[in-house]
Amino acid sequence: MASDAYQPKPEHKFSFGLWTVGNPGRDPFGEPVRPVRPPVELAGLLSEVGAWGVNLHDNDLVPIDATPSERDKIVKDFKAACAAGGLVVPMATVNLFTAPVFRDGAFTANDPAVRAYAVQKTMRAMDLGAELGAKIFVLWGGREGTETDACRNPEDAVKRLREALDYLCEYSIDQKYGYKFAMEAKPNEPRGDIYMATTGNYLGLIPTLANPELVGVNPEFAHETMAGLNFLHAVAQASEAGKLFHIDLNDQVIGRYDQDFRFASANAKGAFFLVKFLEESGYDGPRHFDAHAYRTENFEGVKDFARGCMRSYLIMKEKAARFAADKEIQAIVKDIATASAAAPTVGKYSKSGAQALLAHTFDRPVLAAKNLPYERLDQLTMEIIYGVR
Ligand code: GLT
Ligand code: MN
Ligand code: MN
Repeated sequence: MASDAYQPKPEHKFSFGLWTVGNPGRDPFGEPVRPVRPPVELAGLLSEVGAWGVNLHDNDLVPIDATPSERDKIVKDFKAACAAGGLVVPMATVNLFTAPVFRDGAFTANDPAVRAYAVQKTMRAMDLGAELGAKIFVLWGGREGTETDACRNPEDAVKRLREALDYLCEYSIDQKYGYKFAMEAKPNEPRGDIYMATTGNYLGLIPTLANPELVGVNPEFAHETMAGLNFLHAVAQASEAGKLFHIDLNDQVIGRYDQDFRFASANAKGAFFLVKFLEESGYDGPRHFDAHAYRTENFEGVKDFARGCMRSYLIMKEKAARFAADKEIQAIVKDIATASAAAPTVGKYSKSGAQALLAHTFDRPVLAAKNLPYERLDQLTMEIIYGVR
């Protein structure tokens, strides 16, 4: 590998949200530890560390109570900062969780006026994203859930969510924005329970929408892991369905709060298989880091954090290439997928094929005796990850 193999380049499509490198380190028990930096300064930081893209919520850039002229000035300055730093804005999203008006949810709130406000706020965030060139619109329903199910019938919540998504798709079509919507699931936090708890929930909802082709998912490593799930499997199912429109990379230990750690800092094995999958599956969307620096860090530490995310991704990418080129590993991978005995293939159903399958006698002991050296395979994989192979 060339010595600059771990150097981020635009072709890697590494992006960060303004809210990630701008995170001031507030937590439920503590005040901010870093000053809030203006978006133009954060764009400067991202350009300095070698990122390709910057993403934002409407209110990461434009305060919720800004006047139209204040908004226009902020957007103009931010566009100039992005241009100066060579940054693109691939994705935009909307904050439907910070303001007290969303304490009972946004699209699923019981108050129809709150639901209408949430849709209006999203339309304006779509206008903003389109103005900045974004083609992906993420929706994370952080408040779309409950502490007590006495407050509403969960079926109504699903219907309200569908109504809002159908409306927003039509708005995108009407305005010719060309957005792809990427739905982001999370099991809980900040609500006790969130309705769309996993990526799988969204994959079930999407085919019921009026414009399903416009809507996919934005799985987050931390969120599926919080639910104790295998993130790679969720990503793979989304990808296979043609629904992997965006991805939130970070790290997380099972059973903890939403940690949003630096990518590959807690679970190197999970990160390895994920990067291997993204690089080999043909995914060509942004590699977005939705993470933030430890609360111990100052502004320089935030740069260390951002550089670390990208560097670890590229290290894992190199290791995936090593796995693909490893003769012993590839021989095992080939052998474990080879039939242990002659058998009819299943494939697509036909009457004659079904008859042949029903007529075949399988030798169960022969099938059960096939060598599956997964211990050896995993050890070899781990030695690549550990850096000794
Ligand atoms: C928030 C959340 C993230 C979402 C962002 C998009 S905001 O920080 O924790 O997982 O991706 O709304
Ligand atoms: Mn998160
Ligand atoms: Mn996220």
